[in-house]
Amino acid sequence: FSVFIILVIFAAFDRGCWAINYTFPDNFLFGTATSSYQIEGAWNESGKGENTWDWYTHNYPERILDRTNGDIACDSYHKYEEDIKLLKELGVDFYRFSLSWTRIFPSGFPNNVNYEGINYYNKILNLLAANNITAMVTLFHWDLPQRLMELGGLTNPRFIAFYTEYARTAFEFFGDRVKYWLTFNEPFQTCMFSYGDTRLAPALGMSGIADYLCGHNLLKAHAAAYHLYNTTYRSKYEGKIAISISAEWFEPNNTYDEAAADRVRQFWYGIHMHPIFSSEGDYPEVVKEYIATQSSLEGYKRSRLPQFTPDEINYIKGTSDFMGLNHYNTYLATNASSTSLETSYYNDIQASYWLSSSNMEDSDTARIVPWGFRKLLVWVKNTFNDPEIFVTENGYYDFGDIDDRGRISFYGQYLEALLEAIYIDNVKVIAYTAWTLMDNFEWNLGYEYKYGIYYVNFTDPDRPRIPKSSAYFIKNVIGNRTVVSYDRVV
Ligand code: PSG
Repeated sequence: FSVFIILVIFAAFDRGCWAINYTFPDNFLFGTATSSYQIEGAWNESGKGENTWDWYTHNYPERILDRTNGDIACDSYHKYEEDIKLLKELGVDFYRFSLSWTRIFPSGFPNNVNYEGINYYNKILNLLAANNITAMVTLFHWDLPQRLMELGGLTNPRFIAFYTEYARTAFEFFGDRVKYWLTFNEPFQTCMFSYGDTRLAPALGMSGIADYLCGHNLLKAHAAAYHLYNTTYRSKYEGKIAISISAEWFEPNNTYDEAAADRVRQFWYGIHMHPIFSSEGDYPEVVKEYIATQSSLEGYKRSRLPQFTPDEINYIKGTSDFMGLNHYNTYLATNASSTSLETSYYNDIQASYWLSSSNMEDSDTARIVPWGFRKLLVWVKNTFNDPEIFVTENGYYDFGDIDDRGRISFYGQYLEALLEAIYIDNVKVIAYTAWTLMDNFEWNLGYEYKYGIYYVNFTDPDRPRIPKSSAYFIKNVIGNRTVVSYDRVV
């Protein structure tokens, strides 16, 4: 009988049925993240050049939900000292932020370095170091130099060379103080939403064509920056370099939809993960196959998906020291065959997907799905040889409560799911980043959608920052190294 009891206890434990208070591993890291265009402001100060977001928001204000822009944003260009105080207050191990390319090269081209831009990032890096906060720097978080956009942006193969020179400059000036580099933020959003879709600047809307060209050059540029760091800077600075890939979870809507759900995963992130993290490299087979089928050309050779040469496949394979993962939502997916001849990424997938309660897009039950996060982590582990995973973004929007109980509920549940992935599923998650430190310019959604754990008053010219309840919650999680108790309001 006692053996039976023990078995039941073990079974319950193994299934995570008990509210076991796991603690985070000793070397587990906590941080928060921002990006340059979303927080800096000072859009034309101190020699900074124009980027796609300056151009887009100034020329097409109606494309932004509240017709705003990042001209001033959180004014972090002038308030970085205060930002770093907030980080210190939270007790984070690291801070993820991005460099504005046109602050460093105003035209984007690697001729004149703008030393005022270099100086700004030097001040931030020095102050982070003085406060014992590790720097994690994203090289590219969407604010592409406008001059490069006029040449086709990421669809132009010359982008790879321009990007590599920009990366070299960043490694040269900042490499001594940067422990983690991220080459690109979210290839999917970068390419599908800016070049395929019309959701993000410059909203080209050439789905099924420009998005694939963009992804192709992005992967090559990423690999070039990795190899450059690896051969020239790694031994000197002992940093790490990786990429941040946005990965939502796609759950089959019906048992027979498993193949469709997996197809969506492969088109969203397999398309960028597989060339880097699989042992064989190259795009996933199913992506190659489906794009060729929908191309109405003859077979894969003439697919709209560009092909890598065998040398390029090897050049890209293995070029990330860990997997940076951004995660927000869980969607349901179903098979949806389309015979339309329109070239479109969405046609190529032959599936459709929606937030888990399709008729309540903004409902929290649709948006808070911690088991989807856990399933994603397990899928990544099993699909890509058990990589080290650095969660580089995870977060929740609301419309501005200082007592943000919904956000606390979100973080509490997602961090518990993460602990289960570590202890029950043995996924190697090494770090967690809360998006975002403070409310900021949320791209096409303007300032109304707020992801911050600090509130920013955008009507006050001083842009004061005020901690929300979730800031205290995150501080307690970090301080206690466990998910401290919270009200599960959703
Ligand atoms: C990525 C994925 C989703 C929403 C937004 C992003 N999703 O599937 O629901 S973009 C990402 C980005 C950062 C944004 C943040 C919040 O890297 O700059 O501010 O997430 O949208």
